[in-house]
Amino acid sequence: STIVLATRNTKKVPELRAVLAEQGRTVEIRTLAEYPDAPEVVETEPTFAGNARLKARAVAVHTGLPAVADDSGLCVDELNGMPGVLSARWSGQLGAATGDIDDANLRLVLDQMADVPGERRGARFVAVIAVAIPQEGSADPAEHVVDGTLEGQLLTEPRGANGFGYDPIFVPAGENRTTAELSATEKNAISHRGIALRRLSKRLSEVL
Ligand code: ITT
Repeated sequence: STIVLATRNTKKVPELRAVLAEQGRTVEIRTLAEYPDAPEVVETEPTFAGNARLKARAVAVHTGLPAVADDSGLCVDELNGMPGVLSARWSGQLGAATGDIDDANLRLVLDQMADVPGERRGARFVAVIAVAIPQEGSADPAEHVVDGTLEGQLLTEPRGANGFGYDPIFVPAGENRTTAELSATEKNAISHRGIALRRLSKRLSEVL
């Protein structure tokens, strides 16, 4: 069978691929690079699940194939769960202007957390993954939604060059290294995305 990864974030693709491959499934994994006309989805929903479903559904309808979408982000306790669903666009125009959106986003979080002591620097990464599966004779794809969480703490200075987004300022609970200092394999083994994907894989083997 074939599935399409419904993401325009090129850093998510290898993480999604690696975990799906690790399950030993014989699926052909396509990306949106093969579907340049796929509709651009505006993330209008207030929840990760809502946005993941929007993205998966749009690509399933466009391609006629099962589509997997990830909506994810960093939720900071001291910021009442923000940036949350806004994680990719937290720095707004500032990030667009500097060209390095990931760096602008994490700098803004560090600024907002500047005077916050260690014991109040708790945060978590959340990933919600939706799969939409086209159904014969119906305009509505079938949907499955799974999630994963990684608890941790925010540093005051970025460390490490792996991963993407907020990885350089996030230290998982029980670790000394940031997720940007972990190898891809180490990150996938514990990450919100890895957890969600392994849950999804189980589900997919029942429905695909
Ligand atoms: P798609 O919607 O096309 O998949 P996107 O990057 O816009 O790409 P999201 O709306 O889900 O995706 O935003 C996710 C953001 O959350 C991402 O850009 C990072 O800033 C942050 N994030 C999510 N997972 C992360 C991870 O594993 N490590 C670091 N930051 C992460």
